[in-house]
Amino acid sequence: MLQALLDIFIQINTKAVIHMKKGIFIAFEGLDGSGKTTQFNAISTRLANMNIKCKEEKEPSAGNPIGLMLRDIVKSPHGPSLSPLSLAKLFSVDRYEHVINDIKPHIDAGIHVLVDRFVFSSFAYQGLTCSFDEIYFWNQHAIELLMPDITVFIDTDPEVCMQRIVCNRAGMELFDSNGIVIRQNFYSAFEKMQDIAEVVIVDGNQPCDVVTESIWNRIETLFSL
Ligand code: ATM
Repeated sequence: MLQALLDIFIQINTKAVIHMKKGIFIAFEGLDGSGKTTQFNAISTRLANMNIKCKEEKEPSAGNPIGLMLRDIVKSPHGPSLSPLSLAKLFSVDRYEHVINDIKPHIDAGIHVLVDRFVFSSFAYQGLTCSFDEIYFWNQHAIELLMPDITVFIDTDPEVCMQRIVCNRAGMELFDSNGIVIRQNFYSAFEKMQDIAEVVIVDGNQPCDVVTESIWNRIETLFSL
């Protein structure tokens, strides 16, 4: 009788634990041309090959009109422009919508999410024209809702990034020519957010496979059962 009760107790608790287990949230950051998206895809494929299902996301996001508008703006450096302040606020609004409507519901439902760019991109890129305090203020609602378990920063020499952009892309994006300062901004933001963000920095100048392996070595424990 006691054993039967014990079994029922264990079953209920096991179900509760499984039910409560949240998904893992990983963000990928880096300069344009750093290999960030290539590594994002490589890690996503590796997880899929291990039957670990992940939702792939990107910012600016595709799920609301502001994200779609931002995608157009960053692709057209010579198109109609917005003031830096409006642009920075729009990135934070897109992020809040993205987190509350898309990322967090998946994480809460136990589904892992990989995102190509997140809040550190705002510090790095909008940090060219706005103060970190302003950027933090506009992003704090999204930050308070959810921060990644790990942010992976692909640290590739800005000169190498620029060479890759020139060779591989039809045109420049809005911030492509500011690589050195953007990289410095990433590092300053990692320092500012060190109490609330776990950042893994990987040398992106190495061969592609080596970079993927370095990332995998740093994140695989998150997925061990
Ligand atoms: P991808 O190249 O990773 O698609 O990023 C698009 C651009 O959006 C990139 N710009 N350039 N050049 C960085 C920019 N961006 C911001 O400026 N702030 C942000 O918060 C995010 C998410 C992206």
